[in-house]
Amino acid sequence: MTKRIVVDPITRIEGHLRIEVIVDENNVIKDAFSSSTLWRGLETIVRNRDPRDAGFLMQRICGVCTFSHYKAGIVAVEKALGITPPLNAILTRTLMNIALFLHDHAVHFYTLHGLDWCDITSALTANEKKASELAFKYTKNPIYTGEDELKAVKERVSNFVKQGSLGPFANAYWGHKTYRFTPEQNLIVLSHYLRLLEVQRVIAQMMAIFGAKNPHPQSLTVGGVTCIMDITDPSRLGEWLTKYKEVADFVNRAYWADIIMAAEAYKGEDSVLKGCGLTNFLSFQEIQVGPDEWLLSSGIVKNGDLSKVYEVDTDKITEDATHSWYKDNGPLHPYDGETNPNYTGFVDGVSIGIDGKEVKTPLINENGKYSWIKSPRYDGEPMEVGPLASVVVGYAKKNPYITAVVDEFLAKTGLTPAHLFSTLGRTAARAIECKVIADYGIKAFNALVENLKTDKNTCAPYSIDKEKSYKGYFIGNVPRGMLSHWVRIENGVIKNYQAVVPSTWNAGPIDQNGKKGPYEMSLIGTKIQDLTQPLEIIRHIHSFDPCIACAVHVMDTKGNKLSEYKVQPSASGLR
Ligand code: NFE
Ligand code: MG
Repeated sequence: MTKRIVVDPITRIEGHLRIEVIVDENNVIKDAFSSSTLWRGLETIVRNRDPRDAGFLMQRICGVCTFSHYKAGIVAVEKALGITPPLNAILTRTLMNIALFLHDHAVHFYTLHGLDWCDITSALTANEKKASELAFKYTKNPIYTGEDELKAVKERVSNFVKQGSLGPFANAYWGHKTYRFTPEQNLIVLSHYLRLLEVQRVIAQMMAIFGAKNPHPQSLTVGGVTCIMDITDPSRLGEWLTKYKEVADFVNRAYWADIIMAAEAYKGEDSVLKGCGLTNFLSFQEIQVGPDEWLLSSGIVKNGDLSKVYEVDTDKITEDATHSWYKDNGPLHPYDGETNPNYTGFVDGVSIGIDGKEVKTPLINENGKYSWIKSPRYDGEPMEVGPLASVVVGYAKKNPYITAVVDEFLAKTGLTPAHLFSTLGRTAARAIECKVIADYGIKAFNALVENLKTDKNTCAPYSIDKEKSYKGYFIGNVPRGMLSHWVRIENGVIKNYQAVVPSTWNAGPIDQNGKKGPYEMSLIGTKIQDLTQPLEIIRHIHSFDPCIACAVHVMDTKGNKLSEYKVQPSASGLR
């Protein structure tokens, strides 16, 4: 007999995500459904606006990857108008992008995903001296793991416990059988977790040096950048460099070391090494470090076959809304995409409650529409995007930066390339991408300094002809994967705008052909140890770093009521 488990909301992500799974008599997941339960949006808000404002408005899609949608909105309009920004502008944008990637990846591993790997309560039983010595096993020069530092960390968290509360660490599945770190390993990660909170501030400052503020920087403009006083001021450049080095140091001596340690500790945990289910990967070049050089590569790997990489053809991108709460079903190419809501709600059903007993619960109607997220497809096929895709594509293409770091990871952990197609691989891939940027992002800085010696251009001139129609797009990679923005301009204003976002690719529901996307596929086949504590579900889903604000990003322009629905956070079947 099958049972249904509902996890809603998935916490420690951005936005509102619900996961439902159906397990068999052995608690193995046989089917899975991913649903975004909140709708918002920006694609309609930019219609009839001045195209020069698209980037400023589109960056409000999200409070996390704000720079991504800002740059995408600016570049899509530049492409439409036929503008090539000067190299100084391109490289300055890269310096800001480097800050974004370093921020999102490090924050994801520690603040959002770390507690799926690290059992805080176990850390409190660790021997600090042993832990301090152990840290040298994973890096030659560990950081924040001195015996005294670890003692202070233990004391700090123990004080929470003494007050009868774990504070920010309350309500997790502590003691779960699938946690694999020793108490000492847990203490090392806990120390880095707390230190990351300070490093996060430094990275935000990195963004603000050229972006004026963070989040939602302000210095990109159609044609180039406006921060000319900052990029031509050696002290501002020096400030960026100092912060970059500090963060790169944390990435190498803490994050990277912890990932190597996690791979060693979790090698025997089947639930994290279980295959992805879907092994199609799609990625696009990003982090431009010179006139014609990028750190991340474009391409497609199909069915996990690393021997062949296909080129990306943007005509083959579509969005399907068959099971999404929109009027159309699609699939439509984003130039012709539509954004008209059609909320159909949930159906009555039964799930397993937090006490392990059956309870009446509103359930996803998998035969109808069940998510605010659409289902992007490439040539009709679902694709995983994100750091795992960028690492798989880069490795298959023999990108020298990716290859160097992947080879180091495999050599240090004894894992094989096939192991990358897993939840552990996805989590490691984010660290691999982060290390590539921490180790080689300096190339963009050096190229900018060099170029500024002979070229002070920061913005390309252009004009908009109101009699003409234009269309253009941005395509590139952002921290959670491949992002594209598509704009049509008529009569000098935006006629249609569509964003096809990384978390949409990964979290979307079933398409018209019944094909599932990466979230749903990654869950199928997982055995859940304890139905009342589905840590395995959360770990798989967190490994994608969901951002549901990005994934949905649609709303009415005038604040009109579009549909009405009730959220039932206290229903006993929900977690
Ligand atoms: Ni809201 Fe985003 C990134 C974009 S996620 S965080 O990275 O675009 O899909
Ligand atoms: Mg969209």
